[in-house]
Amino acid sequence: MPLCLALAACSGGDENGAAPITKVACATPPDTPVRIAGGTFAMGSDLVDAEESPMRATTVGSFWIDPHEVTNGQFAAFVAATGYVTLAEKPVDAAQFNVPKEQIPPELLEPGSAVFTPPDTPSDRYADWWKYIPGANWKKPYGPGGADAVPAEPVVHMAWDDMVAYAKWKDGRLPTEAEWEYAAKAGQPARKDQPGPGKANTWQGLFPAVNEGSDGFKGIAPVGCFAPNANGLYDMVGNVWEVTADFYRPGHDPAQRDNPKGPSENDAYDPLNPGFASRVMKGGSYLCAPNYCQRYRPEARQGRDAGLGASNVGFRLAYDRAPG
Ligand SMILES: [Ca+2]
Ligand SMILES: [Ca+2]
Repeated sequence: MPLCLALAACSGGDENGAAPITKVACATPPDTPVRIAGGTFAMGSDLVDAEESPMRATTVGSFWIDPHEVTNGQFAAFVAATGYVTLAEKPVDAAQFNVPKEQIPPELLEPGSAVFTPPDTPSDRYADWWKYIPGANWKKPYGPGGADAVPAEPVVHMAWDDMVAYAKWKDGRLPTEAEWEYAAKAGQPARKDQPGPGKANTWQGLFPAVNEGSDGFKGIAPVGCFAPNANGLYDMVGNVWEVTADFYRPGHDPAQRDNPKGPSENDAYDPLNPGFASRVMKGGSYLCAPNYCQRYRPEARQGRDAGLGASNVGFRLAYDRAPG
């Protein structure tokens, strides 16, 4: 976990686990992975952020992918079966900060994670809404004083090793960025706009102080509350960001067009988290608003610190064969 905490990413959860603002009829989506037939698609976009370009024809093979984000209920089953303890629940290694220990704020050495904590007044400084909360972890997503994890909501506060451990137990893996984007686009062209009503859990109002929640949720929604895409996949865009297997650097390598796997670890570079090899995360979160983030699109991408979770970042699994 770097000192900067890599908190520039745009997602977060319901700040207090509050109930929906308006009544939304949520589906109970199936858990059975969906087969995505391989093909060639236009990956990336030249419409919005340079980090998503260039758009180019890209081929992916067939694979299977979870129909929804990994839920707290699913992760709890993994923990019950294995006794696994996540990184956010363990003492923090001071060596990773690369500064003398006495310069590290003591709370950063306590187990915890990054929690979206909205300010009362407008701000454009992410340090004003991201706080490192000791005691925040997947079981207590808002910190020790907040609500417990809800089984039907996506699990958050995962470090890379936590996601890999869960994937191994499920005989799955993290999807590549290309697989994730192909499954999310489902044949639709690239676009710039915020998804319309009922299509994705995003932010309405002026981020970060005005959260209108007119899509029904000010924070995280249970999986299945918004319409699935043409592949039958829920919440690919919005709700929580989803970490993929690829290392991050801005922009795509135009030469990588056949089942691309992103740059090597040595070539990884995240301007928001320099000095650490971030992974690509996709789809934006409930914190993405027209005035901030705007990454509620299949082509959108951002780097994610491998060693620190956040209250708006989760994942789903891909598989090389039909599970089970
Ligand atoms: Ca929302
Ligand atoms: Ca999502």
